[in-house]
Amino acid sequence: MPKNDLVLVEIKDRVALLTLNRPEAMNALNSALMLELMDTLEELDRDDSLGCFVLTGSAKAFAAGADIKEMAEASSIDMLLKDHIGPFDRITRIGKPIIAAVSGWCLGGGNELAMSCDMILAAEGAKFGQPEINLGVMPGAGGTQRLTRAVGKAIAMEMVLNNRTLSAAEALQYGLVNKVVPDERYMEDALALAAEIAARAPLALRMGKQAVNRALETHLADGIAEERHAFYFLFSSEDQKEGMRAFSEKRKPDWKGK
Ligand code: DAK
Repeated sequence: MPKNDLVLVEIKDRVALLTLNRPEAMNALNSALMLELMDTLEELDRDDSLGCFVLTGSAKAFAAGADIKEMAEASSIDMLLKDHIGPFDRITRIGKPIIAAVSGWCLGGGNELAMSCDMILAAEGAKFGQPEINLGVMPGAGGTQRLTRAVGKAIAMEMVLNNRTLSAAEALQYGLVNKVVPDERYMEDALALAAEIAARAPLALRMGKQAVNRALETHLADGIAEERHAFYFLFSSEDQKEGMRAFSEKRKPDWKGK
């Protein structure tokens, strides 16, 4: 797949910063951008020297949704066959933690993309919404499911049925985002949070992320059984021995990701 610089990548130590790069279209998620984003994430996910990713857009827009112009004339069959936003699901199979650093508009597919990340750090001017109703459609990439799990039915209904937009402060209050920081600090703070996470035990990060995500998809007893297996599994890692020895020896652990 040709690389079109629709996603810029910068690496600092164990953190990769991925920046959506269609500023002329408010980072609308067209199929080329989505493919490049997913290809890039998968490639970075295989790199053991990295521990955490930050996904961001511009100060004006994290992403203003799927590309309306690209899909405006599509039929149902076109949507099914071209599967413009289909690559979306690939983000859920990324093993390393992803922090969405959101400033400006975070709408439609953009909000669905942010919600597919593991944490959302928002600039105080960020605005979150699912405006598909204005276009005669509805969310199609998790906006009715992940949003409802995050903010609850009452607020999700207002957002999906009546285009209610949440301010960053409201998004924090309703549990959509982890943290709100001043506009001028959102990148710096997201990178600092990512560096902190990236320094942690890699296998435990990967399995902890997977287990928390399973909580949204499975029954309690099944989720707890999976959690137990993952917990036991980590006792076959060098990092578990190192982490527990380091505690007793009152020193910092030296993680190997093994
Ligand atoms: N698509 C295409 N172009 C967009 C766009 C979008 N979503 N959002 C903005 N742009 C373009 C504008 O057309 C404009 O381009 P030019 O006219 O200059 O060529 C440029 O970006 C700047 O936008 P504005 O001039 O409108 O800027 P403003 O500051 O006045 O307004 C805005 C910013 C973000 C409030 C406004 O642009 C806006 O309302 N944008 C649309 C937001 C929206 O309705 N988003 C939801 C899209 S539907 C699927 C899964 C999911 C989806 C689809 C399929 N499958 C699984 C198959 C998701 C659907 C959606 O997200």
